[in-house]
Amino acid sequence: GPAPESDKEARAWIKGLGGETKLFIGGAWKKAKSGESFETMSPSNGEVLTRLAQANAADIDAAVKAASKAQPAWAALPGHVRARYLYAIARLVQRHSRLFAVVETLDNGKPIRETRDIDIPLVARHFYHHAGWAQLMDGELADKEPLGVCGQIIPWNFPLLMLAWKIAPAIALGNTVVLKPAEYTSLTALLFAEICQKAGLPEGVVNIVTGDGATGEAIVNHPGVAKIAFTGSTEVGRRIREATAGSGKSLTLELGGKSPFIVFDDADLDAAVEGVVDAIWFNQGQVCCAGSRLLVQESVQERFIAKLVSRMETLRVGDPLDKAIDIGAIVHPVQLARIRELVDVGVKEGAILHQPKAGVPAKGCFYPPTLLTGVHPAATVSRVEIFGPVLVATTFRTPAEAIELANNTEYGLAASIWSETLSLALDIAPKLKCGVVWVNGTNMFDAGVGFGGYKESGYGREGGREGLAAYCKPKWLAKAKPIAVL
Ligand code: TXE
Repeated sequence: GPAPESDKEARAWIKGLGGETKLFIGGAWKKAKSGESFETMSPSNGEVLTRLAQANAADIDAAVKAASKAQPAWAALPGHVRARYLYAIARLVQRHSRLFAVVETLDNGKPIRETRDIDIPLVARHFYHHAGWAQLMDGELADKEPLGVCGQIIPWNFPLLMLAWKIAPAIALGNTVVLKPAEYTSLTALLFAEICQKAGLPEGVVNIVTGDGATGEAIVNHPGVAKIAFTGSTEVGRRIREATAGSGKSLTLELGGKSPFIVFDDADLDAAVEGVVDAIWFNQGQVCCAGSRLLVQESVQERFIAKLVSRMETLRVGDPLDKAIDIGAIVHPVQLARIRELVDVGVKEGAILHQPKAGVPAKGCFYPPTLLTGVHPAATVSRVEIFGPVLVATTFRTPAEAIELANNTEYGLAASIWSETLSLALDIAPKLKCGVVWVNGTNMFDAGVGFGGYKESGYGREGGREGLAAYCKPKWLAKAKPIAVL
């Protein structure tokens, strides 16, 4: 196969960080006030990449102050001038896309094929798209006012892409941001800060602070923050909802999922098998909208499961820098342990376990593509988000039963319907309680479309016109008229 992607440039960049990273505040690199730091490692081999600065409440205060100071002038710029900065950022991301992709793969463990062909191109696309909206602030959107300083807290599954989803719409509309990447995967956010400097972005518009949950809490509780945007676990999302209640802060939450992948008996079964591969084995299944519950019509279930099991044998698990690899490493040993534990629970509760014979590398955080069949809809693994490469399968007889099973979850992020009968798919789609329904497809994203969930999957949308609404307030500007004109 092809040679593994070279990590020379990425390693040189990481080395240049000097063994311990700094915080990007007010356009400059600052040491964490506490002097504390923690290790970040490569999950594919356990190697420590560097130490990350642990920001505390005092650092957050400095970052919020820098963002507040920058915000009025940033918002006062004509929209087309702000757009130029977003275009410059997009172009610089593209110019350094190889470096971004390799750093992301080293830090997160996801396959280079994905970082190179999906994550990083989508990041550039997000900035290009929102540059367009920034320009509309001069006319079409002149009645929109930015919120102020936005606190943004992101997870580790799409580190740079989640940063783009948060930062691009915020700054396009004239907000400034304090963003905290996840503690497992902060490196591309620091590289992004360098890109902001290269783009000449005014200081304080983007501030990047590394740290753990306590750092996140300091952002959430800071009185100078007008809005919190969070993507992560439902549990932390709930805590943030409680912490911000009554504070006057705007809040958007993008939380967990347990999305159904529904296969009808008239579906193109081979295409649906490839759909499953994408739905649950893309990014090791660490995807909030992963199609993690397979609902397959009883009449085709035996054929479909047989096809799927044989396709699983061909998936390659291993070194994520290897271009021929389909499944890389799980982000962290803690997540790996959680996946193992939940699969054990599934088997104990009566599920049948299917895993390829080849196994996985002994060293590193690897977990094989996994299918659990014969799973009762009330079983733990049918209800809980596993957030790993584990698909849970159940059967249904009628479309009505498929809808009932699909909606039988506390979540509501996405759903995928597979059928050659379009009228059937279009009849079912509106009955599914979730934010996106894909027909004969899965995991399709676009910067121009609002993405988000129902129920415990959160609220607010990211992307497109709905995504913008979360970063501005409309204002009706009414001018007094002489009474005679009325
Ligand atoms: O998430 P956390 P974890 C789900 C998935 C996974 C589970 C646990 O099921 O197995 O969550 O992952 C910051 N105040 N998802 O523990 O803790 C934290 O530092 C403010 C689904 O890693 O929610 C990080 O930056 N912030 C999800 C971010 O929150 C806090 C993606 C997410 O971490 C905080 C990730 C606090 N009290 C996990 N505590 C998705 N929807 O895609 C932590 N953080």
